[in-house]
Amino acid sequence: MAVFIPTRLASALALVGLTGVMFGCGSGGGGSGGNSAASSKAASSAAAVAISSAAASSTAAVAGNIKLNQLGFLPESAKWAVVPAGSAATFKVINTATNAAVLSGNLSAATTWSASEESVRLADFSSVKTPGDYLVRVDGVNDSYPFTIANDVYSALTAASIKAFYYNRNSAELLATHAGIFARPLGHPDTQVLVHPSAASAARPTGTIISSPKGWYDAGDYNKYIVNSGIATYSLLAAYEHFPEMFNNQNLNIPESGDALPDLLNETLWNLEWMLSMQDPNDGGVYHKLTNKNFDGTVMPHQATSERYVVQKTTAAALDFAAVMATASRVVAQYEAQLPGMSAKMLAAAESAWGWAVANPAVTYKQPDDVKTGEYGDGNLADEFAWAAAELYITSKKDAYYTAMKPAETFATVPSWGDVRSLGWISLAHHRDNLTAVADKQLIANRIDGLAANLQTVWSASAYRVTMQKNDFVWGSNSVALGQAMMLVQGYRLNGKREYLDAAQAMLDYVLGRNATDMSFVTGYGDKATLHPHHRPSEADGIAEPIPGFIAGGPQPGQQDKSGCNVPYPSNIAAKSYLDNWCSYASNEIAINWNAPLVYVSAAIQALTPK
Ligand code: G3I
Ligand code: 9MR
Repeated sequence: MAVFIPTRLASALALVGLTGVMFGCGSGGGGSGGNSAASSKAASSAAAVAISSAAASSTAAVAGNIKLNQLGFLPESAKWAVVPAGSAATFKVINTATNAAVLSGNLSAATTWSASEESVRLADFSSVKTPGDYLVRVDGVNDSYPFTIANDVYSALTAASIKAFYYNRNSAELLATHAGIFARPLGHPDTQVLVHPSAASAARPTGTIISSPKGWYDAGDYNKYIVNSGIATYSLLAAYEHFPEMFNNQNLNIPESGDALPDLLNETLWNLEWMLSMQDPNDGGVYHKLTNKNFDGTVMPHQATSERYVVQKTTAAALDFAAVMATASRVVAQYEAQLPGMSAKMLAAAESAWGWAVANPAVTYKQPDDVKTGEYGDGNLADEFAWAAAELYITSKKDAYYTAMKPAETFATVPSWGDVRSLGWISLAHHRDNLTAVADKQLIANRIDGLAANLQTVWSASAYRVTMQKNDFVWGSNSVALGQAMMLVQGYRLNGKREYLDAAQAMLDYVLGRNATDMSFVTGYGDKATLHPHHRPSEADGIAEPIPGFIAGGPQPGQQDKSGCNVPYPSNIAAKSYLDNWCSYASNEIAINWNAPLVYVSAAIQALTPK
């Protein structure tokens, strides 16, 4: 395992020849990498270190750093930095090329963010709009990381966060031409999967062999779970449905690049094809997961050769499957020539899974005694019913599905794998001009706007100017942050209220560095970014740097992994309880349902911010 060297220091060392090429993205080109961005960042980082030591000499030092989005901003983005509270009441924005101040401003009054127990002030430098490289300077504090203002500042991030799914492909050899230094042999063909006793039926008794290849590894482990695939795959499809112009000409340098489909859809189909194979054609039911009995060791995919099983059909799996297939059916309909029959096949699969769920409305997942992998268990199925009904309604235009959604009692909440009700509202809002008369358009708008307004209220009162609050720091907290951003984006798409866009931007800032750990949680993006995710290929491949484009789960105070870690968490405080170490699956794992909203939000901010 590589020794931890903060990226900023490593970049400076690399410039003077003290380290190897540890931090280049090396992802094989095709828009996913950011090699040139990485080297220009390295240069500006070194400049920042030099500027910083000069600046810090005059005033008494204040503990803590200036926190901001380490990647940067679009010219018209709202731009904020969080400054540790000290005696200074003003800030400057410095152009790193000229060392000239382009803005001097007042810091806000100091307030405390309860999630991090820090007293901070805010610097608003939204008025700096000219493309270039900058940093924020405050007397008595180290200079901020340098950041960029550019028209395409999130393009590489969007591409890398999609390419991460390619790097997590099950049943695929990753060739050097696509994967660069992260090339690896094929793992998990999954063509000989056993039906576990929990999943046995008359037509497919225990031990029946089925073929269920492809799909993505769920996370840092090598198993595949339908429930989690549900929200992840939907979020990618929604990104395409809402912002096709961001993806139609995007080349991710994946094996399908250059065919007639956008690469985002090519990548998403890899998982959709797997999901289709998880449905039992005899009854429409859907297996909850395809898994080993135990988690694998720290090995590469091709070295993980334990027997694989499909485990228990559940209502949640059937409904999440139905929702995703109904969504995919309408998205691929425009590619009938390339994917003949696919759209109809997906809608039929969705309807038969729905039928199974209606006949089996309360089959919750119960982990068999001999299976130890992830559960994604959920006792409340009302949200899964609502989501599947909404997507089936939009695609089939059958009014009975709208009624089945129970709109009057389905509220909007921040989405997560276990609470998918708002995914239906997102789709209804997007398609609001093409719904049948049964749909209550005012209710759809109220649901979206009501949640966005609540989030905006939290944002404007927040010491960090973010929507995260102390109780949002659960396992996968970064996906809570991005889920909040997704809902704010829906509010903005609906009514153009600028504060909603600014609050969504704040949450992209949050995961890229404006958080209490002062880190970017996206591998390969940011001067001080996650280096040691709980991701088996990143750990087992013998390459110092992690595979780029993955977002870590993020801080949360549970620390369920600490008995297996030989280093302590740096803090027990909710927003700071994050350990950048392979051992930390509770704060530093990666997962498809955390990367997908990163794709969505990065693309949405780029697409929606006024030019
Ligand atoms: O919802 C409750 C909330 O009400 C409560 O206040 C809070 C207090 O801790 O807990 C919340 O529940 C948490 C739940 O996630 C939802 O956020 C549980 O504590 C927490 O243990 C649970 O963690 C899940 C974790 O598996 C352990 O089961 C994560 O959501 C889930 O993303 C994660 O998924 C794993 C898969 O099982 C296996 N593959 C990797 C993947 C990512 O780590
Ligand atoms: O690697 C596993 C990760 O994907 C899961 O999220 C996590 C919680 O279920 O478990 C991880 O596996 C650990 C196991 O639970 C306990 N022994 C150590 C494993 C990680 O090396």
